[in-house]
Amino acid sequence: MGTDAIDDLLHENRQFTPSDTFKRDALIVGAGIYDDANQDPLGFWAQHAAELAWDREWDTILEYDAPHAKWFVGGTLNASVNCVDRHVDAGHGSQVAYHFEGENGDSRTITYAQLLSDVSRAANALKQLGVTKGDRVAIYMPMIPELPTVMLACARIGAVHSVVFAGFSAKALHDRIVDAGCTLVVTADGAWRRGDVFPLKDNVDDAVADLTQVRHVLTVKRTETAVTMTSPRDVWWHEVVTGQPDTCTAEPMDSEDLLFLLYTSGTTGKPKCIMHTTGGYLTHVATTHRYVFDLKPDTDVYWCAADIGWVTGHSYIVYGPLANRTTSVLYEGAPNFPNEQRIWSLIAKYNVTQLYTAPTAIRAFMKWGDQHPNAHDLSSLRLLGSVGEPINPEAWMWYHTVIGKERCPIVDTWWQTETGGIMITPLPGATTTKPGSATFPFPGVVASIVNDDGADVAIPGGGYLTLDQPWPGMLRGIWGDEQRFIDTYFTRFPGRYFAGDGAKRDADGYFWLLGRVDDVMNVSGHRLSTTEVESALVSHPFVAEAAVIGRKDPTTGQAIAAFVTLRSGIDETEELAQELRQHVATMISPIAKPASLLFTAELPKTRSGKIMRRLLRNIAEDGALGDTTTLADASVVDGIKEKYLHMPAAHEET
Ligand code: 6R9
Repeated sequence: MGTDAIDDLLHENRQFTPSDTFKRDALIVGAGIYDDANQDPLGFWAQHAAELAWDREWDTILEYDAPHAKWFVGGTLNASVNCVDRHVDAGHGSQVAYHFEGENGDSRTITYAQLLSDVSRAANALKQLGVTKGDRVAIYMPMIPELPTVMLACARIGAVHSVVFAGFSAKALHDRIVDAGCTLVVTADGAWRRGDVFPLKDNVDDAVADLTQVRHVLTVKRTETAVTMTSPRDVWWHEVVTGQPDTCTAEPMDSEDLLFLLYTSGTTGKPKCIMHTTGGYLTHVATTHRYVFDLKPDTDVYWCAADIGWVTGHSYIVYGPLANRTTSVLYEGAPNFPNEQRIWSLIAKYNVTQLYTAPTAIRAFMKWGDQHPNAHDLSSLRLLGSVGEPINPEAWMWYHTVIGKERCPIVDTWWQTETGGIMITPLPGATTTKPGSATFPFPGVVASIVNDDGADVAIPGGGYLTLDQPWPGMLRGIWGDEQRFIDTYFTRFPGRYFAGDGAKRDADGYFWLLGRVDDVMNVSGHRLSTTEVESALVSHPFVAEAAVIGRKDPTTGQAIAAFVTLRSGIDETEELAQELRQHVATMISPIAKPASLLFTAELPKTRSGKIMRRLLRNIAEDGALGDTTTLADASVVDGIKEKYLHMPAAHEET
């Protein structure tokens, strides 16, 4: 064994260069942008910051007193002005900002001019409800146009929004409202979810019942569900917002004023309240959105299919796209409601040019079958994106062939709630991609891979991913917990930000993300990433999705337990289980052959779609189940547990 902190097992040699057709019109085609940014990273970011509209120019690009960064110090600007007003002022008021599609098929077209008056009215209403600069506003809403509207309204008056994903429970909402000291909650009567109504307002009522800090609850009527309105606390959006004047002077904000708070739990532990500020964040998300998605505001129709309740939605449905004057699709519902055709029919309906989604969704589309996308005209697509988890090479290939028809570059974008925006990614007109690799750090971003001692791992090799220089969108702290900020990100490897992810570089220097380091398995002294074993399983034509974990084993330290979801129509047989275990041994190494393999129709996932390996580990070790409040469907775990405990002993041998 070498000094690598994580073994490098899976070798993927397929390569894809951008087509001449794509390159002909691409914003970035050569490597020059990397050279420029390397020579002068601060100059690179400042040049892009200067494309925003500032009320006052900054004095200093960066002040870094590690781990505290301040970007564009002394500058003032307003995020809502940058996202809306300046496009209207430049004559683009009639351009569509959002094509909104409701789950039930209702639709609305929101132009930039409309958005400006909607945001202004909402901002005036917030003021009338007593919200002032620096106040925190909790937002617990479905994916409807009022959601970005009220986020921008907060930004306009200098209030700090804290969006809480609308699938969370009343308890989770309560804790986040208390932690951030929110004084206003914005919600809807309910949210459509697969034809049913999820009772948002009822949950808010429970969440704020004993909270005197919450002065008002502002509620949008969406599902027409009966709700209780408690006067004078509760007010309707259509009564308070609609009649407001449609202009509202924007507050000039310091570049380092808070723009928003967003909770992230990762897959473990108490949620952390991540702080993002204004100037640096906006610069980062606008720049990355433009170059990574090759965004052409006059002709593109861009669709990020994430939820605004997650950072992906904040950065790449709201702030990045709007700052770049993008026309986006905003879809309220599930990709398979009322059926598996929905996502593809929307792409055809709106002539979507870029689709940005998560590996969990891509693997679900694979599982549902090619007949669904094949029934629709997807020829408008010219670029595909992935975010949220490592994308298995076979899922990448499926995305490339079945959805992209071998025509669309794929951008696999690695980043985190904490980084604010994309950090490691291809540039679609410039980078030769390899399936499963996020390729290289974005220009101006410096990333390394280190071993347990914090020493750089040679190329090729694997270890811990760190970010070595501050970047504009970086978190400015954890709300109310300075020590946790330092301990979590800056203590393990002094002087560097530790992302918590494993990664490797191949002989060509490409970065491959290997999953969370907490999940790394230790089998007979070999440190194996979950990602590589899972990707080997997914490379079998019958497998749609796989999760592996290391469970305690008296002989090998840990033994690999695999959980596998098959593609539609494939039978779960003992022979197939053996074949799949052998497939891993052949693909990567006998060391990585799962000791046990269980078929399961579902895998436990967080609400944002990441596989929760910690729970699987608990099941496999038959320990007490941990906290499942971030889990999408807690019953999935019970089902898997039941099955695991009744697994034939034959699966257990290696
Ligand atoms: C944007 C987002 C962050 C964690 C991150 C990593 C995983 C995200 C990835 C990826 C491999 C990618 N992750 N993108 N892993 N390849 N392209 O997802 O933010 O919810 O905070 O999660 O997600 O493990 O550390 P967040």
